[in-house]
Amino acid sequence: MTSEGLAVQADAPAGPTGRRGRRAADVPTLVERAREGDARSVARLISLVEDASPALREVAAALAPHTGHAQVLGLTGSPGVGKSTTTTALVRALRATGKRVGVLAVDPSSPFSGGALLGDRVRMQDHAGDSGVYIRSMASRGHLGGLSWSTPQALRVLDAAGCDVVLIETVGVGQSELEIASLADTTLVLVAPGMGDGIQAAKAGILEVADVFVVNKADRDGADTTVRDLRYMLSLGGRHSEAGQWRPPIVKTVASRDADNGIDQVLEKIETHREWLAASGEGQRRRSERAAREIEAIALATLRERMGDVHGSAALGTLAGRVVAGESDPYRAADELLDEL
Ligand SMILES: Nc1nc2c(ncn2[C@@H]2O[C@H](COP(=O)(O)OP(=O)(O)O)[C@@H](O)[C@H]2O)c(=O)[nH]1
Ligand SMILES: [Mg+2]
Repeated sequence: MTSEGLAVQADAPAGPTGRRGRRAADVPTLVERAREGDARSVARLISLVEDASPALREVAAALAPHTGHAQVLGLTGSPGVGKSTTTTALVRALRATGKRVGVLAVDPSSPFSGGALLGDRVRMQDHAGDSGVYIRSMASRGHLGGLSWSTPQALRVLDAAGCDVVLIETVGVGQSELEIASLADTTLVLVAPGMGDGIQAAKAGILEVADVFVVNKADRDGADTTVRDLRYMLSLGGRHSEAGQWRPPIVKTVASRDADNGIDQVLEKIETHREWLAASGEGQRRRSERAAREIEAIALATLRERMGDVHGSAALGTLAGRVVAGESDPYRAADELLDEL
């Protein structure tokens, strides 16, 4: 992504912390315009965070007072299960109720995803020209898992821009469903009949992250079997079986249909979950956890950056020399190094 000609000083390489470089002069203006619903400004701000622009810190600071409003919905599931189709249907249904909606489609890092993504873009054009919808594909930048560190920041941009709901679509491979669950208020796990997803879900620990199960492609044979499999697996325990805990409902959908597609039932379950989050205090807990992870990730990245500065430095050389000479040990030397950072 480019920063679309924005006057940002790119004089020094910035890491994910945006620690280096100078500030961009017009971040406050961009934030102001984004808050007025200007899609270009939203796009520029997301590009800034995605590019780890030197202005990242200023952007984060300017956004902060305007965040915390958006309801964040995560959608995950195997490739082809119907995540993009469901996202599109959810956007349509939410728009019909007058909600402002943001979509972050996180490009999977796997190499065989290119084709699907193009399809996503085309179908998403359903909503092109609707100023109440903001859709953005995010690169995952080869980061571990499907979500990059910039996704939470992009989420903040959409939140500050006044989105009532932000949908994050990501392919459920490995780490990414855990990451999406940590970002989202409500996580939807999509499965489809005949894909062996039920079993895969159990293996991948998807059961633990799902707040709502969506059995999509319910027009196909085997949908009821898939529902039964899921119900059976849920009955086996896990966090959901404890008293007072949320029991993930299972909803059948045919997302590719324009009407009578089950999407309204999905929205009902999301609403019920939202109420449970508020009543149980779990919502607040999740948001704190989300912020804690963000802080941790930034702190670790900052540390890594500083370690980069240290590598080959005289201080490290001295410490190394003392370890080689047997005057110190690597643990003590590492403590001394950290003390200096
Ligand atoms: N029969 C049927 N096909 C569907 C349904 N939902 C999506 N599809 C099709 O499944 C394919 C993959 O959908 P897509 O939304 O791109 O899946 P994603 O990879 O999970 O985002 C597309 O060809 C869709 O048209 C459904 O409910 N029933
Ligand atoms: Mg998709």
